[in-house]
Amino acid sequence: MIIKKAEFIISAVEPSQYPETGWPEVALVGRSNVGKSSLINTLTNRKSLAKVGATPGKTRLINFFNINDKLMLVDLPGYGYAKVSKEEKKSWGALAETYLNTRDNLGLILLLADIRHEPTDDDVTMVNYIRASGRKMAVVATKADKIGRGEYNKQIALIRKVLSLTDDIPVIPFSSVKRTGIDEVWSTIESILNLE
Ligand SMILES: Nc1nc2c(ncn2[C@@H]2O[C@H](COP(=O)(O)OP(=O)(O)OP(=O)(O)O)[C@@H](O)[C@H]2O)c(=O)[nH]1
Ligand SMILES: [Mg+2]
Repeated sequence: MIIKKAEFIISAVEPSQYPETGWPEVALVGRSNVGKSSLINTLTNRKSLAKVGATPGKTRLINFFNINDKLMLVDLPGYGYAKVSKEEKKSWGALAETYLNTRDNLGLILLLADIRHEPTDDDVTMVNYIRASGRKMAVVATKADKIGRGEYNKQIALIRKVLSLTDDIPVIPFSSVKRTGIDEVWSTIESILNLE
């Protein structure tokens, strides 16, 4: 995908604030700090389109990004950050669940998982939820610069096993630091959304 335009549209709390373009949307889900906002910057070749945080919990709202007036990347707040209060956890649930449950033009969910670690119970819950929803899904294994290439297969097999992924679901190694996996993620998005 050649990025001609990448712009922040809105931080939404409730459905009345979601953009009404009707373009297909790609939502990013995953644990806090896994690299969702970084992936948006890397995919669009912009340094700080999405806010990246040293402290987990940087993204608190649902952020919509217009890509080429053609599709929307949707950055959801991360889950599983132990230090947020119960109230905040509930509010994550409400925000993200409402979006994932109700959004008609949500065409693909990208679940991000750190390539170094076994997926958490929260990741398993999320994958089961996505599966039950019937939405299309692909997995991006982030921070691939932190391990050697020789370890990719073993880690990806672990992610596949713990998340019980079937062979039709891609798992793409990705690094925002080394900028690896960009073409693979875009071609997965384009083929699943049927973009030319
Ligand atoms: N080494 C390495 N670090 C990364 C990579 N991607 C993100 N990071 C770092 O991981 C931290 C979290 O990145 P974010 O992109 O803010 O993560 P997030 O998933 O959006 O986090 P929340 O908004 O809290 O849910 C930052 O310090 C990033 O610089 C990567 O590919 N490699
Ligand atoms: Mg973020």
